[in-house]
Amino acid sequence: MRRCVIIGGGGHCRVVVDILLSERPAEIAGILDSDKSRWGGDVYGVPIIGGDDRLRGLTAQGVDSFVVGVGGAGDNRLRQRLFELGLLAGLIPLTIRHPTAVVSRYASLGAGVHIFPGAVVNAGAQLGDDVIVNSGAIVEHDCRIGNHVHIAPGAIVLAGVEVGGLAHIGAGAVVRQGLRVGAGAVVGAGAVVIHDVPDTMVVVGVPAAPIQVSR
Ligand code: JB2
Repeated sequence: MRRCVIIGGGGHCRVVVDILLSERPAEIAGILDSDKSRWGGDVYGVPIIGGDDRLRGLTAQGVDSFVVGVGGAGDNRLRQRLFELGLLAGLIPLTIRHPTAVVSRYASLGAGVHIFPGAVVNAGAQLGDDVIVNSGAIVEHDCRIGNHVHIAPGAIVLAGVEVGGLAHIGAGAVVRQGLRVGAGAVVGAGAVVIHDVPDTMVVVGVPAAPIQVSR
């Protein structure tokens, strides 16, 4: 059986631990968190064992894989950094999937993908590495979802949409079929996207329109 470490021990991690403990694709050796005040604590009995400097030593303790435990909430660059840290430590990214999620046998999932409760990934969808399809989100058929994208709870990405790497699709948002959401773009919660969204642009509202934010 694989033995994994979780990198990041906040809110997203709680669901990750729940899935790992119930599905058991791997044993959990522990959680790493940058917040020292959390060391020695636990998430549902899984110990928080220290910071990211512990990563390299873990292979000697039989750890062969990792899960990024951070959800990112709108900025996926931290998740990308932690994913790359796990790879650099020689660990394999685990893909985790809640049993209530529906994933077509004709969809393809990259490494380190998280499919949360009630999510749907339909036929022909292609998900890159480190993608989160959060609770109840729908990725329709033939979508192409880039690395480190987060599709937040209840969002609907309709057929044939392309989402560039690091983009965030907010909770309950809808992206109309065939559109492109650019790399690093953010679609605000509840937005309805009816035009392509350029790289790094932030759009909100119905219909979705750009807003200026400093990121
Ligand atoms: O560099 C780091 C690092 N930076 C922050 N390395 C490690 N190992 N850990 C890091 N962290 C830790 O990630 C923080 O100390 C904190 O414990 C955790 C992030 O937790 P937080 O709850 O702030 O964010 P989250 O991304 O896990 O969850 C948010 O986003 C999800 C999508 C929450 O808003 C959730 O409710 C939401 N579902």
